[in-house]
Amino acid sequence: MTNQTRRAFVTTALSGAAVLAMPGIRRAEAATFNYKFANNLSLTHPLNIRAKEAAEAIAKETNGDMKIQIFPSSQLGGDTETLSQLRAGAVEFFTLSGLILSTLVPVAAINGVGFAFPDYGTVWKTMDGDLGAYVRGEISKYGIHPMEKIWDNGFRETTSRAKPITSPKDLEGFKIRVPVSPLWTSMYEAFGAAPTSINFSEVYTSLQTGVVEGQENPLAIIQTAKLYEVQKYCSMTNHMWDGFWFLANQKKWDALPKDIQSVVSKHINAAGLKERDDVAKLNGSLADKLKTEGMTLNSPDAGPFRDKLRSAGFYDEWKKKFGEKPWGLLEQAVGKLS
Ligand code: X2X
Repeated sequence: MTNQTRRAFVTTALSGAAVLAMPGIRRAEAATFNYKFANNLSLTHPLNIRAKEAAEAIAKETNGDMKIQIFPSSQLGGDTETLSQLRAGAVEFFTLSGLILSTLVPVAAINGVGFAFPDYGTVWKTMDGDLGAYVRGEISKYGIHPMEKIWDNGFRETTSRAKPITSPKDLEGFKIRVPVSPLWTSMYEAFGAAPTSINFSEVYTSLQTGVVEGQENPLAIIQTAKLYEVQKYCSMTNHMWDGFWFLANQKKWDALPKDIQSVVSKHINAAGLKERDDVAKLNGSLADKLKTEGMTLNSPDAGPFRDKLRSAGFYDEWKKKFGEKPWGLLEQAVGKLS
């Protein structure tokens, strides 16, 4: 059945009493798809709020043929495990930080280069532009279909239990949790810190039990994951920008009829743009909220942190690792880094 006749058939079947008279016919003719979407964030984070709206809009516009069920808070496993499930097709959709995705697609970490982006304007120009397109092209080579728009995680800040981070010196020997990603580990090693790779699903407990002294995440996550309950200081280091690629298992994506694919792409990408606005707005109000929740905030000068990375050879090392082409696209957008 072509897409057009399928749609016509569905409309007719739904609008007529034929549905009652011939139960099951519509199902036999037009397949329904029940896909899972996994992510590591709480239901209160804008990513889940906007994804839920998109799933509802998609179900409505496909007359229920495309159903997306959301599994928030790493319910199906931590990020490393969920990435394996996405590759196997056990999970159809997954939002993942490019830096963690880099354990499979190395160049996907490139937006996380320390202090690369000065502001959101530059982030969106770059990630919706040539560098983003290059990264999506690379992701596609691994049996994963990335949606066009990357969703916002945010500029990352540093939280700690015993003392605030005011300069690179405070990071020396600091036991900090980092997501599972070589770029993250390398950056904190360059600072002389003691990074430990831990999936987000275990971050709250690791901070609570003192396995690590601190962690780094955008304000929206510090708030929605209630990390303020187990951390005292929040240093506005803005040391990297991180986003979530909205990924689909390629085979499961290809199994969708073209008209359903375009409905899904349309609503997911539009939801991503709304989520970007939500996170930007939240960032404006969360500093005060976190203070009322007991955190002490400070805003250190970024210069000395950046100098430290430069003198430790961090930029030269990652320029070599990523290669001339993507590094050139990054520098074209943000200016010279090394
Ligand atoms: O694991 C994290 O810290 C998080 C939630 O920010 C990411 O997904 C990278």
